[in-house]
Amino acid sequence: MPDQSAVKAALAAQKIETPSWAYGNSGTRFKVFAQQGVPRDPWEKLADAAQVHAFTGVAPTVALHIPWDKVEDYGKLAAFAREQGIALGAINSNTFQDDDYKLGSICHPDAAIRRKAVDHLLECVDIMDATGSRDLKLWFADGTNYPGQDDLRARQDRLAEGLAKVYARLGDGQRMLLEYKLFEPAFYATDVPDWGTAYAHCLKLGEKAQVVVDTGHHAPGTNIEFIVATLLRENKLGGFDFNSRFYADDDLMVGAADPFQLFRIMYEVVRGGGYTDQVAFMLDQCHNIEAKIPAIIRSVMNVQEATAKALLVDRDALSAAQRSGDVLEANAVLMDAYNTDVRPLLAEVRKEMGLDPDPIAAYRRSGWTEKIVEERVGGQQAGWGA
Ligand code: PSV
Ligand code: MN
Ligand code: MN
Repeated sequence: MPDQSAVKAALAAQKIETPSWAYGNSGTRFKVFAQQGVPRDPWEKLADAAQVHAFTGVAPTVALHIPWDKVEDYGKLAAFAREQGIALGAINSNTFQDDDYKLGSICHPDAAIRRKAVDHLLECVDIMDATGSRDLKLWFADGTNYPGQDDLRARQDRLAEGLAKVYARLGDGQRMLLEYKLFEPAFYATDVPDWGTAYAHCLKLGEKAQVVVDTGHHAPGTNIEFIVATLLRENKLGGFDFNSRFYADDDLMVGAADPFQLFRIMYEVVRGGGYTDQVAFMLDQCHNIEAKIPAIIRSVMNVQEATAKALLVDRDALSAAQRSGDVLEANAVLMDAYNTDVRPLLAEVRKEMGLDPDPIAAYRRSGWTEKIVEERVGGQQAGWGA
């Protein structure tokens, strides 16, 4: 059996990054339901993120999205984050919201639009210099809707060229995390549709380029843990964008739709030696109908629960069963860990960290919701669902 104190230490040391856009109003293309008390600017998003960290103890950084979180002075924003007891995390670029990007961004047929997109990505690296962020997270909406619309191969060449320019600008200790997504907004061919394409580009770029796995970006039935195992084996897993999906890129709370899948993913992370700072655990979610801060706390807890179960797998027993070809026993060992109620263990971990064992209840008692509802009027939209 895994050593309980080692499991507890590993859980206390976990870091889960929350996304700035989860704190703002969001919705679908049908409707954005505004909530009271949501942040009106990036500073207020950080103040909310600090609450999530205060009650969970494992959410010390916040991902920014540029230009949604545009400010005059990013150094000042980073200093403000530090005052709140947190830090700025990954910088997410945005090459999908301008009219110019109708036919793509760094894959666009027009060199002037490609240059604009690359300039934006370079600006994001400047921001990383100012914030001290390690990771530039790239998701490209680029693709085509109709066969023949553009040359699939030429688009890959343009992508490689643009990425290389940004890669060359990365400083020591900075990384580029390339996301893939099978479809949407492009419906015929997406330029980075799968882990293989992302991997091929990252491999060519070099060590600082890593693949990020967004759990909502796969076809139904995809074995995501296999992708995780493969990328880890190749030293190319840079991190996760965690969320849940039932149908497409639903951006629901991680661990809500399929906690078993999340456990299987976390097990491969642990098994593959990926439970280190090199694999970033980030949330990429929107809370359209539920209260945002408690939902983000819940999401962090869901990741912790899956992690705890993954850490509890009796790996010696599992290997023994696998070696002897005992299919049922091997499956049973894995399921024993999954079926363990890890909530008491996590409550203990929290107590040892000086936290309330029930973060959501503690948050609700804190009065923060009442305070922001009173103080903030006219909250900002996250950027989605306009
Ligand atoms: C769009 O699919 C997306 O959800 C990507 O996953 C990005 O990470 C995120 O938006 C923020 O740009
Ligand atoms: Mn994502
Ligand atoms: Mn997505």
